[in-house]
Amino acid sequence: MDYCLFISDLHLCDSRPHITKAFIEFLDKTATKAQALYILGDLFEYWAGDDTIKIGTHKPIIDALKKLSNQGVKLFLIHGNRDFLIGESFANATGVSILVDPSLIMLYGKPVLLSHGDQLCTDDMAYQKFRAEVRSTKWQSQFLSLSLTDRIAYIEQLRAKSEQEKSTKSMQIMDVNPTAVNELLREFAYPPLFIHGHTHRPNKHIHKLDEHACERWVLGDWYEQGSYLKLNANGCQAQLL
Ligand code: LP5
Ligand code: MN
Repeated sequence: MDYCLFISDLHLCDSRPHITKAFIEFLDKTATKAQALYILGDLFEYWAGDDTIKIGTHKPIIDALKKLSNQGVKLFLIHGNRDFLIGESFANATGVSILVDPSLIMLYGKPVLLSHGDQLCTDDMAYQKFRAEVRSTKWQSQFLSLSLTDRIAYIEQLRAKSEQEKSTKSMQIMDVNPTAVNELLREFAYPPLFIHGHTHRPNKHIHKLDEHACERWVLGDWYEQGSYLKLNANGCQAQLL
């Protein structure tokens, strides 16, 4: 029981029902035994706004999260670039607490830094410009004033544009920038553990910085196979489903 779980980049959607099934099984069988589950962004392929809840497409996911929180497992969520419009109604329906990105928390007596990770991809200037725009309150209230149908249509065009632009970007540009990582680690006083997702390049990196050592764990996506990170007092372990 004495462990926490971390996941990200599940990209749940109707067109990958087996992934949704695997996620619900993960919640029912694996996560029930944890103290807390941290969802570090991109739970959904996209989230067009909390009025999505009313249509019922994601009801099995919402119900499974609520069941888990009712069982006493603490649920936390950091927004990803695909689901930053998740709001209070989603939080109330599921029992998740939304954390700001990045968040420094204490687990097993150690500081742990959590993030989605997209902010660290500073070489991807086109994305960062886009990000700054769509994360503004003004832009979000304008977007949310559109009908849900119009928002979904817009997101689908945007997804196509994003895929087209990504095909022209190098792998290096779309990875985290090492200087941005170091700056963040310094800003948060060298946390011994930093966990993030977004790049879909699961790995453990050791950062030796200013005479400190920090483990940076990158979470995997759930496109082919589900995966999660398990943390207890002895440290982190990557697990495949
Ligand atoms: O998501 P991923 O990992 O595939 O790619 C990201 C970056 N792309 C995005 C865009 C999202 O995938 C689109 C879905 C978001 C839904 C959010 C909900 C509501 C918002 C609606 C906004 C209108 O995040 C990609 C990065 C990649 O990560 C790696 O880090 O490279 O960034 C891009 O591709 C962005 C482009 O470089 C710039 C986009 C300019 C868009 C201009 C507007 C076009 C509008 C077309 C529709 C009319
Ligand atoms: Mn992402």
